[in-house]
Amino acid sequence: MAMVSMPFSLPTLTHANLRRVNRYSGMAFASVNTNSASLGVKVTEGEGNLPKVVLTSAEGSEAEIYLFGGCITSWKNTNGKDLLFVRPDAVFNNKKPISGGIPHCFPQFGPGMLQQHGFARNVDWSVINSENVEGNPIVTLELKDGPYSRSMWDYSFQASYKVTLKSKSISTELIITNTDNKPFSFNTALHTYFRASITGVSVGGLKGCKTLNKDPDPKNPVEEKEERDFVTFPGFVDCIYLDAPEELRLDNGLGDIISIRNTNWPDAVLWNPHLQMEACYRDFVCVENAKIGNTQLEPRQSWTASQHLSIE
Ligand code: TA6
Repeated sequence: MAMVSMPFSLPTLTHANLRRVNRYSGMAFASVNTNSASLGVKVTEGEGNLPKVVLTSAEGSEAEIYLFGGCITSWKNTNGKDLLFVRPDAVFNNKKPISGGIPHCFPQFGPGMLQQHGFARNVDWSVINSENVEGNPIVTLELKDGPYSRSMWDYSFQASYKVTLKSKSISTELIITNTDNKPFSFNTALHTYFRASITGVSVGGLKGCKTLNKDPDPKNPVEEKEERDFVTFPGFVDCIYLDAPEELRLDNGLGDIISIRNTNWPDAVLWNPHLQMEACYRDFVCVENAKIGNTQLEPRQSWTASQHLSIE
């Protein structure tokens, strides 16, 4: 699609925010908002004055994606019911990662050499493309290395994240490319927070998987095997499932069955903090597509993984 280079002219964005908008943009937002080819894709101002992309499908489903962290914070079905969850303690201050929705964990999952879950959830992504295919809005975000990422992870990379909204589904495709002249390795996850009722929620499809259970000691996960057809959340849960299947089924306990399909996300993680987050643990579970083992990329090599969430 045509990329128009012009001063940003979003009426909904404040002057104070325009500098930030310039910083965010790989593509003129005015072009996203006015181009009929990207019907259903709009950049506007979200919480904390942060820019967010709003996707609206022809049939009325809706999604919101903050450029800070490339984080999908909302996915509403055609009746306006949000299937994702943002924690009440989430902040939108362009400093701390947004705690909720679908944060990226990259280039590290969990604790390690870098900050917890890596830096991708803690930096500005930019819009590089937007389109509409048969009433379904699509936006592609990009993250590249910069001084901040280089200061802790000294590699040149490109991450592209394509989000497609349909009436009953939202899909993401993440492509990590090594643009450096030396190899690097990473691990990654989509740390998806689903809205749920903790007493009714269950996850099917994990029976038989090898697990690394971080309860009770996160530093020494216990190797076990999942024996249950449907995993429930009666207390604290923090567990990695290795070689998980391509489809999990989440009954959110609120009347929705959500299929979580993936290509090339080999592992899964379930998390609920229970009493560690007294104020909100009853209202969500995290079901995460993950790549726990290190992925090594040679120069110019890419790694691609897709996630497809759909309402049954
Ligand atoms: O994915 C589960 C997990 O790694 C847990 O161990 C817990 O720490 C959680 O993520 C939340 O992480 P965050 O840094 O977003 O609070």
